[in-house]
Amino acid sequence: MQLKEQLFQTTQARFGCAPDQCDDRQLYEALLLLTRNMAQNRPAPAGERKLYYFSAEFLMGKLLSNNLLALGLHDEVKDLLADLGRDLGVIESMEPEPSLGNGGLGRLAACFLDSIAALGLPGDGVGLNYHYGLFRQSFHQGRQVEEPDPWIEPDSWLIPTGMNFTVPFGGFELKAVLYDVAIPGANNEYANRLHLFDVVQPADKPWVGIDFDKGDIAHRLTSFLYPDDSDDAGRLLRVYQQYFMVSAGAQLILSELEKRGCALNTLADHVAIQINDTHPSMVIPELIRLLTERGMSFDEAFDQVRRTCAYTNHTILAEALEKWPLSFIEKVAPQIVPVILELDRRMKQAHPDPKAAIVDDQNRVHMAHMDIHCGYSVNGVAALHTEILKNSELKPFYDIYPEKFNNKTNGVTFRRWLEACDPELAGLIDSCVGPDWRTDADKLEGLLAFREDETVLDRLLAVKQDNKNQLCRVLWAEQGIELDPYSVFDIQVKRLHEYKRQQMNALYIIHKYLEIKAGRLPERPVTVFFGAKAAPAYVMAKHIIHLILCLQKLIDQDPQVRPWLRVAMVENYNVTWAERLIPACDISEQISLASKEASGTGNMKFMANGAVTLGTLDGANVEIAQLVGEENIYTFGRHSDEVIALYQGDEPDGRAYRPLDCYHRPAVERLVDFLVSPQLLAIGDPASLSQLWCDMKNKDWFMALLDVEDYIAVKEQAIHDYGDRRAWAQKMLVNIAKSGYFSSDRTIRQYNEDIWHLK
Ligand code: 26V
Repeated sequence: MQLKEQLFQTTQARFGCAPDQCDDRQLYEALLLLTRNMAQNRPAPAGERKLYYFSAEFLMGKLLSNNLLALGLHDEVKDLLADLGRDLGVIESMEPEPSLGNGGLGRLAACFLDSIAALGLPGDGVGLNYHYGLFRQSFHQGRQVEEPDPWIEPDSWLIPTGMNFTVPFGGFELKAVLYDVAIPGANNEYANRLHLFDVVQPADKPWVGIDFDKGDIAHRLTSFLYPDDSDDAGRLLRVYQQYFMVSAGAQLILSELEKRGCALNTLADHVAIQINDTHPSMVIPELIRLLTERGMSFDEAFDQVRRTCAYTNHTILAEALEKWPLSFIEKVAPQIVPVILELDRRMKQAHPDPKAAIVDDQNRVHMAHMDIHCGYSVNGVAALHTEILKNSELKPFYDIYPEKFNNKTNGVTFRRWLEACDPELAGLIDSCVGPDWRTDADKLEGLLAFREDETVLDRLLAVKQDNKNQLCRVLWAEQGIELDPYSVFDIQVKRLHEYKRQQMNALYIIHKYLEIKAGRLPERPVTVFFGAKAAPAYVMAKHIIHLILCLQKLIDQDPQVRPWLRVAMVENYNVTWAERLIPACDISEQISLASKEASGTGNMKFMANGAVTLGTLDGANVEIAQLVGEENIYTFGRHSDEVIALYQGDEPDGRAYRPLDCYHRPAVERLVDFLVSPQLLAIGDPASLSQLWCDMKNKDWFMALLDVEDYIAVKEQAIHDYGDRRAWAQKMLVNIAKSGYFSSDRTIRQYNEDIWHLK
């Protein structure tokens, strides 16, 4: 049946009217139903082995446009709507964004699902159906305010499966109800699934306090996604969530294995489990428990699980490596404690090094250690990150199991992050190298042939300008921010964290402000964009947001500075905002302290959209620099080995770094002291600003003062170079051309070849 007719039938059946009589909301719902059904009816890819990608987060973003693209219906629907005088973009704005992830880790999982399906590989996601994803952020009086962000409407992408599993907790049990989201593969006929487990009766208004009796767990287990560093009170609930997810997921795996007619002792031949960071690590003891319960010996169960599970590490920040008190697990899932203790006993016997213990001398379970001992693969997410894991963070394990360690540099799906979010650029690329880059991103290299082509370079600049204009329109309409679209767009969007050093960018703004105030006008205007959520309990991150908002206000009110320098902090930064900001960016800020950002994935998205990176040699920036060459990237700052050495020293805090020495350099001191200047104190909260000021001079744990001068100099150089439009367009072109390496299709092919062996 023709699409037009299908749409007609859908709106008739549902709203009793033809599409041209429907409002935007009704058209959105009709397209949702249509698309969901088509995706749902596609068969799953076949293969010897099936992957289950376990992750506490899947940051999917809106799905309508992407699913239409994957189903090959996008242009047809767009034209159909245009015939009705309607705009697909407006219809899509009806869709709520499910924020089921904190940031990079969750978005990576979503890109991976897209690529696994596009490659026609059999692989499903397993996670939780949080009713309120990450909080919605607004700014009031210079501060972040958090509110629940509901996304599930009567019609959503969730497909009830009718399946459920019983999850046993200490003292009670809960049903895990399974919902699926279909993941259609681009350019093929298949669809995989994202399996999201939920409780039977989720609470209506879960945000009035949390306590932990079983009644509350029964209703609140899937209420919220945990912000990455929440307070202690939430930690036990977090363990409940994790066990619920892995127990239901493990039962699903065994039931699917049985349906395929495979014996339990062939588990490892038919199933691969990827453990996305340590949040799903309890799947290891849970699977062993389930297998032994079904009559398998411990030895055999351990062997099967060890050949099934693979672990990805996403951070080396010590505070982010999960260690659960055994007493928590005892309370939540006492039945897996004997399994964990037995694994611990065996590992201690074979490898007595206390640094490699699963259970430490304080009775804490080191989840990553369990993954490494009991899985067959350990991977980092960028070349540098994997080297740091091998040589320092996980060295005791690398010494024991060198063969388990491998690198899988992250990637992003070009179908969302170029084709869908930057259609004008996509069209320009098509006219140069044809359309195949969508499924073979290496084809983008063909753009290099146009390095001297004035027409292409001019068109590239024109597309960028259009995207900047477009962003200005949206920011004005939605957040009342009015900007100069002809200024340089310098963008830092990512979670707020001290190691990512938004505070160093703020020092740059202060530098520029003081220059302008002193009458030294810059060559051209710059707009510095931020988008960042701070975890609700992360005090220092909130001080940094406050500082940025104060600077934004200070400059907005200053007619002398405003024409030259602006700060724009976007409220509620999420996937949808990323899709608008990234195509409009000139300079991509990737300025983490070297060694701290495992990979970064925003850096890849910016590059693919023709932004030039200003970054430290950290995470995947290192690989970006290698690919584009030094004339097409701006790097600065201490290298990771120097930084790692600076963390080992004999200062009272255990480091060799002395922030006060940096602070006392005159060029630095005046920037830092501006935090407590009369101008800023008149605008902001003196307590917040002075706490940040004190921390910066005396602690500066992520060494912003060490790199800030180099940063300012290199950033000024980039802004200067922007003036040579032709040379800048060439840099943009090279960045796009070389970005193909960072396609998640490449990453997934490597996972499949080296780890999963699906077919
Ligand atoms: C968790 C926590 C929890 C405790 C307090 C501080 C803290 C900081 C960060 C995290 C998140 C750890 C996992 C994570 O999201 N890692 C990110 O994974 C991305 C995908 O691999 C990668 O690109 C980012 O560099 C990495 O930070």
